Amino acid sequence: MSDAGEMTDGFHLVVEALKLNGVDTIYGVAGIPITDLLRLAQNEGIRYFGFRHEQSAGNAAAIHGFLTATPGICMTVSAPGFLNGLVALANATTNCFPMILISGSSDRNIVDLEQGDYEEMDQLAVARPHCKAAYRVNRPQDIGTGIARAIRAALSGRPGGVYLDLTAEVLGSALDAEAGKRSLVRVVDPAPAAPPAPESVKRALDLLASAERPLAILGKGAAYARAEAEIRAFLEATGMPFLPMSMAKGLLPDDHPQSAAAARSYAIGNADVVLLAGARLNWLLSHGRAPLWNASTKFVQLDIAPTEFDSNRAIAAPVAGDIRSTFAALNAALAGRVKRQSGWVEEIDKRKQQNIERMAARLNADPSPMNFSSALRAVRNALATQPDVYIVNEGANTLDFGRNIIDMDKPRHRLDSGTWGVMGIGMGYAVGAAAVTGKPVVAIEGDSAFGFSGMEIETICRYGLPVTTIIFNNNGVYRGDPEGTAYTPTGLIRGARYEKIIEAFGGRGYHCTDTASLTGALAEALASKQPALINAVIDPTAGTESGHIQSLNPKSAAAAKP
Ligand code: ADP
Ligand code: TPW
Repeated sequence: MSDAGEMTDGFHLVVEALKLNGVDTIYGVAGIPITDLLRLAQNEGIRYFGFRHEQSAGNAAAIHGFLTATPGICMTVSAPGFLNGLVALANATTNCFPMILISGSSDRNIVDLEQGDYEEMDQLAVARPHCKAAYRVNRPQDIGTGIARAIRAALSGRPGGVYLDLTAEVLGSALDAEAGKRSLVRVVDPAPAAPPAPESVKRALDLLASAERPLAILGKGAAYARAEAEIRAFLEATGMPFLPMSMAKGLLPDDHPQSAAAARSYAIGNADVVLLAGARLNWLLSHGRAPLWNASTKFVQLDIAPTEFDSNRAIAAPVAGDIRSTFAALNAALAGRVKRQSGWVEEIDKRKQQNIERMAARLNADPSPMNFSSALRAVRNALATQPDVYIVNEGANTLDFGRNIIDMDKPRHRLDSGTWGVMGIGMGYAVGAAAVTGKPVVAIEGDSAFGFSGMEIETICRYGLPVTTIIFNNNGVYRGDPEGTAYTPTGLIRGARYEKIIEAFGGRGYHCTDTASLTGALAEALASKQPALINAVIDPTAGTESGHIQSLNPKSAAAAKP
C-alpha cells in the first residue's frame, strides 16, 4: 500500500503499463513532450534504442513485432516526428506486423481551436486511415486502458499497426498512486487461438484430395504464425510441392526437395488446386490472373482475416482461422486422403533441374566489375556456414536477385521490402532484428535503397550491433548513368565511397571490387560481430529498370497510335 496522498503521474503510468504487459524494448527519437518519458523508461529497465529518424525507429518496431509476435513500440514527438513514424506504421499495417506508434501531442484545447501550438497537429485524425486502430488518452486514469486496447488491436486477428496518442497534458498530470496502479490492465491472451470450423477444414481437404496437381503457397502470415512444424508435417504427409513468398523463405528450408521455387511459373501455371496459406493473392502473385495463372485453378485459402477471401479470385474452400490451429486441424483430419501426385512432382523436379542448370552459368560467371549474380554468389558463399544470420534485403535488382540467390534455412530470417516493395526499411529492420535476436544481421542493400535510412549507421555503431551492411553500388536507382553524361532522374553520384560513412562512427569499412574480396570481407565482418559496411562495387550498366516489375511502369497509350 502506498502512503496516503502519494501521487503518481502520466509518465510513470505509461512506463508501468508497458512493463506490466511485458514491453522490454522501445525504439524512438527524443524531444518535446516525450524526452522524460524515454528517460524514465530507460531508468526503469526498458531497453531504449534512439534513432536518427522516426521512420527507421518505426521500422525497427515493426520488425520487432514480426519477429516476436508482440507489439513493437515506437515513440515519437508531435506532428513532424509523428508523421515520420507514420510511414512505418502504415507499412507495418500493410504487412500485417503488430506495432504501436506512441506519439506525444499538443494539448487538445489548443489543437482543436487551431491556435498554433509548437508542432500542432490533429494526429489522431491523420493516423486513423493509415493503421488498424487509433486511440487517444485524455486522462491519466485511462492510460492503462489505452495501452491495453492498443496491444489487443495490434495483436488480435490480422495483426497490424496501432496509433496511440498521448497528450503532453496527460503525461504531466498527477493521479493518486493507488488509483493509478488499479487503473492499469494486464492484457490476458491478446492473440487468442482461432481454430477453423470443422466443415471448412473438411471442404478444404475434399478439394485437395481431388487435386492432381496441388501446390502450396506459403506467405509471411504463415511465418508470423510460427506454424513451421505443423506446415512441414502437412506438406511432407501429402508430398505437395510448395512455393514460399519472400518472407516465408526458410519456413521449410529452401533446399527442401518439395520446394518448387526453381520452377515457380510452371508450378503456378499448371496447378489445378492451390493451397494459399497466410499469403494474399495481391500484386505479388499477379492477383491470380493470366498469364501467370490458369483460369481453371481452384483455391483453398487459409487466413485469419475472412474478408481476404474472394478479394482477387473466387476461393472455393476458404478456411478462416489462425494458421497454426488450421494446419493442426488439417493434419488431424488428413488420414492419408491427400496423396502424393508422382507425375506432377516429377515434372516439377525436371523443370527445376533445367532451370537450375540454366542459371548456373550466369551464377558462376566472374565478370569484372561484379554484377548482381556474381556479387550475390560471393555473399552466399560467406553465409553458407552461418544459418543463424538474419538477412535484410531491399533495392530493385538487389532485392530480386537476392531473393533468388540467397537460400534460407530457418523461418523468419529473411526481412525485406514486403507488400509495398518499399525502400527505407533497411537499417531500421537491421537494428530491430539485431536488438531482438542478438544474432548477426546482414543487410543487402541497393545503393539507392540504402540512402533512405543510411544515417542509422551511426545508430548501429552507437549500440555496437552485429550488423553488416553490404551496399550494391552501381551508381544509381536500378543502375548508373553512362560516364561523362549529366545525371538523369535515376542517377546517383559515381564511385561513392560508402564505406567511409561507417568509419566516421568507428565501424569497419570495406571497399570490394571482386568476389573473393567480398566473400572475405563478409566473413571477417561476421566473425568480428561488430558493425561493418561493405561497399560492393557493381557494374553501373548491370541492373534493369524497376528490376522484375518493369511492366508496372505506366506506358503511354498515345505512343502506340500510328
Ligand atoms: P506474402 O506477402 O508473404 O504473400 P501477405 O502479407 O500478403 O503475405 O499475407 C499475409 C496474410 O496472412 C494476411 O492476409 C494475414 O491476414 C494473414 N495472417 C497473418 N497472421 C496470421 C495468422 N496467425 N494466421 C492466419 N493468417 C494470418
Ligand atoms: C519509399 C521506388 C523502387 S526500387 C528503388 C526505388 C527508388 C531503388 C532501386 O535502386 P537500388 O537497387 O536500391 O540502387 P538496384 O539493386 O536496382 O540497383 N520510394 C519508396 N519506395 C520505393 N519503392 C521507391 C521510392 C524504388
